[in-house]
Amino acid sequence: MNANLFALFETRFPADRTACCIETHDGLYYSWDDLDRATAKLANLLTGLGLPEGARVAVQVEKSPEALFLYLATLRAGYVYLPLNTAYQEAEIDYFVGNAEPSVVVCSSKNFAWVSKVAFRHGTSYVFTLDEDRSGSLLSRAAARPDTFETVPRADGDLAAILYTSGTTGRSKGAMLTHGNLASNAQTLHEYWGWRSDDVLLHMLPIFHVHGLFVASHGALLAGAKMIWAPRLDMAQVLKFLPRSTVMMGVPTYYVRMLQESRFDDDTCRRMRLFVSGSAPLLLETFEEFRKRTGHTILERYGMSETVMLVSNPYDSALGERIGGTVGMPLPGVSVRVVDGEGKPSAIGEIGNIEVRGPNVFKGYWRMPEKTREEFTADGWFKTGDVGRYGGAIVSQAGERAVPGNYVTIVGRSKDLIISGGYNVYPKEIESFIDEMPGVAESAVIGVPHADFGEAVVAVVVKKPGVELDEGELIGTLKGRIANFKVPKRVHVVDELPRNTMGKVQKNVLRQQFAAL
Ligand code: MCA
Ligand code: AMP
Repeated sequence: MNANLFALFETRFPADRTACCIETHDGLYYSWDDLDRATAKLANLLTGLGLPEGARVAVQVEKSPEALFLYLATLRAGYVYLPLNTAYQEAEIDYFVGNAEPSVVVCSSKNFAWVSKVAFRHGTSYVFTLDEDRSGSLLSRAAARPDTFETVPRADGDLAAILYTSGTTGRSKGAMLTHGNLASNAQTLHEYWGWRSDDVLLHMLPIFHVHGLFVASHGALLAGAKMIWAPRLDMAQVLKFLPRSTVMMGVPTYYVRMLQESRFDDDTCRRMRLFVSGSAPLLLETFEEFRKRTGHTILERYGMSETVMLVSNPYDSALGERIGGTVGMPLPGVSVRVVDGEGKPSAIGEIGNIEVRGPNVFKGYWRMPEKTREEFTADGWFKTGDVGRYGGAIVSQAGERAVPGNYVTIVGRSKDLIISGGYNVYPKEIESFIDEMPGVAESAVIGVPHADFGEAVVAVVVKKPGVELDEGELIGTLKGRIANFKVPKRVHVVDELPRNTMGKVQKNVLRQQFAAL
């Protein structure tokens, strides 16, 4: 059997290939036949380039159905897909391309000049362009290729994608995900969330991360279900398309913003069967307000780039209820344990480190065997860096309620990570940019509560003697250098950073001090 993930999708295409697979926000319709033929042309193009076995195809383009087809064509041709956030700027792309050494880079035409310079410097053979209006050299080169293609055989353990993540103790690491990782997780979620062929997924997430690219898209593809495809979260489009949808997925900011829209109500959700939230903690008050406003109980789940989805609240009420503040139960086939500092299992209700194992857990970090070893225990469990517990209790305004012992609650992270609007920001990376700026002696970057983004990035900076630092100038300089979501919303200049007796900066003190700002 061909374990190529695309081969699995092919077995699930609906019998009627003329049925709509993707409807775009601006009124285009793509059938399953269109998807089949477009991915075949792109796969033929890639194969015809004579790329080496295991070649990486790095992609930084705006969201479009063609961008999804490029991902699927890369799988189909047996190469390795490497999606990149559209907000990344030159220094960031330079690192990813230098580290992954992709044979092919696909970028927006507006970025071609600098992206191609970076790519060719690192030995990339081909740079194509792809824009959201279906223009660019990629599609024009693929247009004349045959529209049939036999999906390349792949084994479970072969690489399908590399997702760059984490960087708590250094640069970002490429998590290597295999066809088997992605296929097993997609099939598990298909069953667990009750996907149906008549589902309509409102797809508003970016497609360069696990949530939008894998969890959402794979769900619809595996069900042979239709997607309504919008480039980004937009309330006018939520109001327009949600009444025709049955499934939607978002990071918590999506739900916060939907609740801020006064016209969003139970009638908007009249056909909906499932709202999924993940990538960051969903506040209990959002969970409860959403239920009050719409009658729908958001299903919160938990996952990582290294593992795809791990834990989920149930869809089927026979398995239990969806409990706000928790992330639910380990998915079938996934093992999740909570351990103390010595690696001993924590008792129900006790907080500890979350470790996981299963067919969904990645193969390791790209060309970083040392880092890979560090993140796994001797007995083969992956250390998530998240802190949580089984059972215990959830405290809300309504009082305290006991949580069943098989439900997981995430209470924090042992890794120094900020999650802002569902995007990960590694303080160390931002600090190193700030520390290089003239007049800066040192800095500490922290996350503080933010009503819209959940957490907001804030920098606390110590200046060198005799210089003046201007907050606006610092922020302006950073905006020109790093992805905009990483740029601190505020910069506070202080005389010194609080340190413990070991000389380590006490970020918890700073978080308290600047929480209200
Ligand atoms: C945009 N801005 C942000 C963020 N997004 N600032 C902080 N955090 C953010 N997430 C800033 C921009 O820099 C800009 O600032 C201003 O907000 C407006 O930018 P715009 O692009 O218009 O923002 P938006 O369209 O309103 O975007 C907000 C958003 C977006 C819709 C929440 O960030 C988003 O789609 N997030 C989803 C991320 C996601 O898919 N995560 C999944 C990761 P200025 O004006 O100063 O320039 S996968 C994962 O984590 C795991 C595996 C999992 O479990 O799923
Ligand atoms: P990433 O590195 O982008 O894959 O982000 C994974 C991290 O997102 C996890 O390690 C968690 O810290 C966080 N995360 C994902 N889903 C949830 C959730 N439902 N609640 C709390 N944190 C989450």
